[in-house]
Amino acid sequence: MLSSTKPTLGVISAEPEPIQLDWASTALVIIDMQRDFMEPGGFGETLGNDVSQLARAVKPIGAVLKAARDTGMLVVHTREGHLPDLSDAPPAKVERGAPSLRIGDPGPMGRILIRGEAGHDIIPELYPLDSEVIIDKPGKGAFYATELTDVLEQYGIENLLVCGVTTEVCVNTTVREANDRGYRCVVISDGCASYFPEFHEMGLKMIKAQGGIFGWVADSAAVLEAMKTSTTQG
Ligand code: TIU
Repeated sequence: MLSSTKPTLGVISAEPEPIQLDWASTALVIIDMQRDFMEPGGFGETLGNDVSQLARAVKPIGAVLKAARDTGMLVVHTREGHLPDLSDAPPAKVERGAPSLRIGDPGPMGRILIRGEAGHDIIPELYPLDSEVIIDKPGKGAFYATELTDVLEQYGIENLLVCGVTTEVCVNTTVREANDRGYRCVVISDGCASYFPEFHEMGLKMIKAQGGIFGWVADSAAVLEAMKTSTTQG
């Protein structure tokens, strides 16, 4: 991990305004880049979505993930899913709507949205290293019913670079939870995607409106540039 004694500062060209971050107290949080959302036959498709809409986020996330690994930044991957006995899956979630398959039903990548099944796993392009943190979450937000707060406190994290899928669902819910807990969140615009392009656009606008009511928004190029041009103080 980065040394916390000498701040390494970078300025991200973000909206609604530039933000300076100390990388030693910043984590990259990658939300739910799972086969269940990204590939045909998973949870996302059972809800009636065109999963090909999400592929565009993979390359930008890969570039920031590589830079984060190179600098020693804390990397957190999240996965939405439920225990095999569904004891952490509220009936209100399981019984909702008219999906082609419900949570827990057998599908082509194993049981839909169940921990340990192939569909629940993270896509190979962004697969976590053994040294990275994986947070399994039953809800849309990464803080609800997880150990994320403890992990971030343990590493002295104050700022989050957030990306993943989907923009208006799990990314937005996590950013709202994080904002209320005092974290500065920078959402990587091209590192997020939605099944609905208009929700992606609005989901980002909602974060940066009103002077950054929930956080900041920057594209992956701006984040990479800030990491490259960082200065060490002291
Ligand atoms: N359906 C949808 O857009 N998203 C989710 O159900 N979960 C996440 O966003 N990860």
